Amino acid sequence: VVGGSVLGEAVEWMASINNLEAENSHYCGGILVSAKWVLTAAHCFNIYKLNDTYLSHTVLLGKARIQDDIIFKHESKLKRIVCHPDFDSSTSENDICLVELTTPAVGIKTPRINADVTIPAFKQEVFYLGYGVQLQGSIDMSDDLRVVNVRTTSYQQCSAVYGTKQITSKHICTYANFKDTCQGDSGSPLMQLGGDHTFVNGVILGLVSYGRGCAIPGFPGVNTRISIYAKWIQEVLVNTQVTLN
Ligand code: 4AZ
Repeated sequence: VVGGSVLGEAVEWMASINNLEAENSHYCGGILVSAKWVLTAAHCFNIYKLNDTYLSHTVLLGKARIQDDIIFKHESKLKRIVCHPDFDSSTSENDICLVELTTPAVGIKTPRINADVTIPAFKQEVFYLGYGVQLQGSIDMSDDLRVVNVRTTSYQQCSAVYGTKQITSKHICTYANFKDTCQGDSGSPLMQLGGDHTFVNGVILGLVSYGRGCAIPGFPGVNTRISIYAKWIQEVLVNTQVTLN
């Protein structure tokens, strides 16, 4: 994230998706939604079926840096990638996938997923968590989980920038001066704080999807609105035998 700070709180459900063959291995964020499934953005993957490319990829949950050591609560390889059947890579519509873990994350609490399409209201304070770069053009992913606070923008404001075809009720846009998501934040949560003012007990509103650059004046960050997909998520989790793509 750009303009954020290190989150001094362990968030065990927060996922870092890594390609162990790359030098800077983290490439997308994600959210644990059950012991076996992590929610992320569809554009994190080139193809939507697991192939040899992804055998060297891992999901780390609750990754944090303590001095020079990278610690995490759980690590798993990827077993299956189930993406929304209507994902459109040219418009990024329905930018959402579920990744099945080979090793279930037993005993890790999953966050609340907002299912109310009327939430959040315009100009509400919301937060991003992410391991993405801190400046546009940087290649250095953050080993520390970072947080940045922003505000939701109106549909009109966001579609005026990106177009009415591009921005629909399936998105949530945010804006704040010099604060935004950036490379490596895709699939990470847009969220509200929990009633106890912690992030670990917060409510997930969206998944980081795209935007023009990072924190460029006048350009909101665009997110997949999670409430639209609550039913699809539930269906994949319940009926894992069905191949939805
Ligand atoms: C990315 O590459 C990315 N500021 C995500 C969000 C934004 C830019 C880049 C929007 O993951």
